[in-house]
Amino acid sequence: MRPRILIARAIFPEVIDKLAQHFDVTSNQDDVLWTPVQLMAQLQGMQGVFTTGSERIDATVLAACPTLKICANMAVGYNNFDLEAMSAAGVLGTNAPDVLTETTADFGFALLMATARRLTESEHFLRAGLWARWRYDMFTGADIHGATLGILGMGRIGQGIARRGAHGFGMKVIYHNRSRLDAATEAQCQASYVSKEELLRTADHLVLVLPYSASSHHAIGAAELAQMKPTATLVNIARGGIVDDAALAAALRNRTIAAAGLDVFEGEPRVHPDLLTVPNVVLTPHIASATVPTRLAMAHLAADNLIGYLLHHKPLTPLNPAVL
Ligand code: 8YV
Repeated sequence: MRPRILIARAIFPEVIDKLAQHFDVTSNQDDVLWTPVQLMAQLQGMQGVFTTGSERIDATVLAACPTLKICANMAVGYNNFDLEAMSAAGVLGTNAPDVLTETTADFGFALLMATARRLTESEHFLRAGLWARWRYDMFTGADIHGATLGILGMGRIGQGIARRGAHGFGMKVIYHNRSRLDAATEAQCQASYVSKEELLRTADHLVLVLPYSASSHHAIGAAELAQMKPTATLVNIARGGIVDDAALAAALRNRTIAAAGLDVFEGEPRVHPDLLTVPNVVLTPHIASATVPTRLAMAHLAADNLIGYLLHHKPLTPLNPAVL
């Protein structure tokens, strides 16, 4: 009998076709937003599930779905997985690293530039018919080139942003991370390791690229924002919850910092209402990895993890390899 898998969200038809060559596939091409209870009902009798960052897999789901062997996330982040509970239940988790690194770093830079140079704010002004004449101080922002770029979280995507800043824009790059990079990687990124305090105090532009966990919850709150330069910009392409969105909205309104660019939000797709009313923030709907080739590569990697594990016991990017 062929293994049964569930594709929990709408996905590229060609990826469904590929999976259907190996599995009995149930897919959610209508992209119905299932509640956790509905997801558990859909998972009955399934050996594998293709998830995105939106589906929570925890002890309750695992207890209700005893046939499940693998959850393949189409995301590099996997804070939707309770990995400890998955390991305890003998369920493998896989993510989708590497294939999105450069695309996501490109977007981090795009959001940084849009934020520092007030792109969306000035476009709204123009569209509203308010552009009557040139003024010397109209939408003046902050320079990118030659500025100090701070990066919090220096994994693959952080390094991609560092390389762009250092090599493309002549920026001075400083970073803080749980562990310091080796000397060769630091040299390649032209990045210097500093304490979190120094990062906050000296960065002209601060980009967040760290994973979400209990220890990174509200890593940037009112106290951290108060340490930043009043001219600084903050960019979050990592996860909602790393920034205290209410504190950030207040800091933007009070000009504690100059501007922010956010691709991720606490409790998204809900956005804190105060962020919607401050002008000095650029808001995008979690699209940092959204190019066709990259999303396709992420989907294929998730599919290949399902095929690799359920057919050959060889997943490509396991998160809890101990269950193997
Ligand atoms: C995903 C992301 O598109 O990979 C991640 O961790 O945040 C995005 O690239 C999103 O999580 C949906 O799976």
